[in-house]
Amino acid sequence: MRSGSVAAIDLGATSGRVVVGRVADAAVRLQIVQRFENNPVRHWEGTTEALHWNLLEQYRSIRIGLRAALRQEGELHSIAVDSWGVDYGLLRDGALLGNPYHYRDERTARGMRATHELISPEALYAVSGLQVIPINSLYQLADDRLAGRLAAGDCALLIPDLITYWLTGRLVAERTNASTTGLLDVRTREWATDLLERLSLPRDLFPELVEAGTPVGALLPGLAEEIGAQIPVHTVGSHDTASAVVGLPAVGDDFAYVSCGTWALVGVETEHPVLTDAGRRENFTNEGGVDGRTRYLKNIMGLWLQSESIRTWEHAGRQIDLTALLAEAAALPGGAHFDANDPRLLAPGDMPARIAQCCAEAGQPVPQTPAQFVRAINESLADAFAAAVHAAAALSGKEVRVVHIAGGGSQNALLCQLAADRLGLPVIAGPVEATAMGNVLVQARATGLPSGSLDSLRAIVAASAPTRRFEPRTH
Ligand code: LRH
Repeated sequence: MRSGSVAAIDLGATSGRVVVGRVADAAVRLQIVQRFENNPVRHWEGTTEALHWNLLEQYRSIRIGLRAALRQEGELHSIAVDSWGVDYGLLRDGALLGNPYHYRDERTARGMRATHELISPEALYAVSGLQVIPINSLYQLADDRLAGRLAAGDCALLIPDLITYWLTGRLVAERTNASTTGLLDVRTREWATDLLERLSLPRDLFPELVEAGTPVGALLPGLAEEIGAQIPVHTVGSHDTASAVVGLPAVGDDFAYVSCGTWALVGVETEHPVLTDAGRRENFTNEGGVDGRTRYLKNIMGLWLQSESIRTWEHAGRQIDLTALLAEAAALPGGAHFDANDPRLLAPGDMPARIAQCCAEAGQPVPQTPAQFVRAINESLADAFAAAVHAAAALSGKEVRVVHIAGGGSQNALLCQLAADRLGLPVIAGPVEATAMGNVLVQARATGLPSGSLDSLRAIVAASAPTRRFEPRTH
């Protein structure tokens, strides 16, 4: 195997990073060279305040990170971008028309109502195979259409495609992330033109679809000069979850995964979409994976429940030390259980108050202290993970013998142990940076550094990343 370095730009809902991946001797070493916060901003929009991403600030940090990465490595074989799904920027004549909306903005409810007046959720599922969840791009686009914003634009770019465009000047839509829009035909993996027409969304708003691992182009000349070299840009699984699923240290086929960050994406990898009525009713989704695989999964609220609770406490003047809080929560004999996927928990705001209400409604003891809340969150996430893994296995017919928990949540031993207990299966925790790992491996493969199937890429992960195993405890 040849050796060399690539740079992964990995944007998450709470932070972004530029990560160098050094590939050599069938192993990868990751190093975060630049980490930056991602702080959404609310601002007034005529009649209401709306929640937006501060994407220019992200882009500024990316450029600083790329320059630092090149200076450190001397040579970079490639750059590629991944981010959270569903959100997009509208452009006209190549210029961004405004800060992209955040999927937690309340407009999604309006867009969902308007969309379902035109086409039923069942009919949507029959085309896209996607679960009904308000954040999906098609609902956001419906709101843009009704507000007249869509008519002003001539192109919609998902966040990683927008960054790639700013790096190279080329407009593409990478397929794994395009699958989170709700506008891709799950069978042909092309834009669903009939659906677009029924939703009054112009077909030419959406660029040419490309696979993960496609060379997009070189850095724009001014940018190459600023960063210090001309570097090729590739696509990867630009939906962060698609990259995370590549970046699992999985051996064989009998695994399920929880990609656990702000969201927890829980499911299995399949060769083909699973398009059953039972799956639709359970709100399972068929998202596009790298190398044509399907990610058959469910979105669970994830660490958002914890981070938004901490934000609420800190806002009220409390000092929170997460490590100490988790230790305190782990020492409690147990905790309340609530539905971690209650839609009322989606929006920003006072999370502990909403969790208290959910617990009370479920007839559970209402948490009083931060440690009790954190325990209840972790208990309830573990319940939701176990239910989703068992449902994914039953609905897809896949045998699951081990569950990989990757991403930030893999560092939370309480959560991993509770999940193993609830699942009755071993949990392998790690890597923390599974998304960056998957991003690095797919672009490195595109440049000919490693070669081979997803299995061989995952063998590289297994050889490279530290993991921790949790056995289910029997009581
Ligand atoms: C996770 C994720 C998830 C959802 C949400 C918007 O970061 O990409 O898969 O799509 O963010």
